[in-house]
Amino acid sequence: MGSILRDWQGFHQFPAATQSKLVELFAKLKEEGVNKMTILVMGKGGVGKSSTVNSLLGERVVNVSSFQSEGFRPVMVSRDRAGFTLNIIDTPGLVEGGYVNYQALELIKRFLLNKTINVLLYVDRLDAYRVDDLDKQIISAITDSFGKEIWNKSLLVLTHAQLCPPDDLIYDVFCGRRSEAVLKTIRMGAQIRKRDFEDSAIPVGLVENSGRCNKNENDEKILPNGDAWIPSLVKEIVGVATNGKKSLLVDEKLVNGSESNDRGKIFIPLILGVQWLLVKWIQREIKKDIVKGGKYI
Ligand SMILES: Nc1nc2c(ncn2[C@@H]2O[C@H](COP(=O)(O)OP(=O)(O)O)[C@@H](O)[C@H]2O)c(=O)[nH]1
Ligand SMILES: [Mg+2]
Repeated sequence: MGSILRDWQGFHQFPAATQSKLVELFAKLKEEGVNKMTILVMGKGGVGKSSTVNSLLGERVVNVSSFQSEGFRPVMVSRDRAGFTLNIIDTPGLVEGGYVNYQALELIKRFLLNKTINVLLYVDRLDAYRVDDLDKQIISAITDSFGKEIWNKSLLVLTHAQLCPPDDLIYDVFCGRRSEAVLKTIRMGAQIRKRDFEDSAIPVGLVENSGRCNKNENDEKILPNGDAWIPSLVKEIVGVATNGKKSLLVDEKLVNGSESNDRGKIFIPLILGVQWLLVKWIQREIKKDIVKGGKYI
């Protein structure tokens, strides 16, 4: 399941204005001694994960499907530009038949063994109006698999961002409300205290993958608020990569035993002890009964 490191051809497909902004951002990373960045992309199926990977690379590297379910395995795409390596890992959706797909999560974890994740893109849609319990369960499952710390290195990505908000809401207000709702679900699903969550706020990136996305005079794809979203998203990604929090190394310990399992193990001697006392007490009571019973025969 290796990946081929290739020259980043798609980079030259971006408009000149985008290219120069990206060059600046990668120079910032290099200044900080970072010459390799690995981005993990996760979320439900059909939200636009694979499309976002393609948009970020400017190449059609992973399959996008409108109606079918996606592939079952994660895919890592590596691109090299002027000595800087960008790895992006696309993954299958985390929901199957209305439930969290723990098997997919397990596969992703195994695929990531010995890799260091610098940024997690948690992808959902901007043009959805509800979050439900399933969303919370997905966040819980990610947290159980990788630990709470993964949220320190994450960015919420909302796709389908070229939309006309309902009920006279202005675009930025709508985006703010939708972001708030998903972020609250992340906080609750990951069981992060409100204050801790606010201290290390998860940034939000808006994405419009459609070929019909509007463009500015520099030929850059823009959102309804005029923002050229590809350089903005890369800026947010670089911000997370350099936020001073530890990147996530997926080692054997993480893959073979989730932290919650380890936590449970300390109660095993206690449970065995209580069981032993209970058995002793029952035996004593039975003996007493036998003695009593004998007296009345
Ligand atoms: N209009 C619009 N369609 C999108 C966007 N992102 C993805 N899609 C479409 O949504 C469908 C599922 O996308 P895909 O990238 O395969 O989602 P994944 O299952 O999360 O990898 C495809 O038909 C895409 O063309 C977006 O930002 N805007
Ligand atoms: Mg996909």
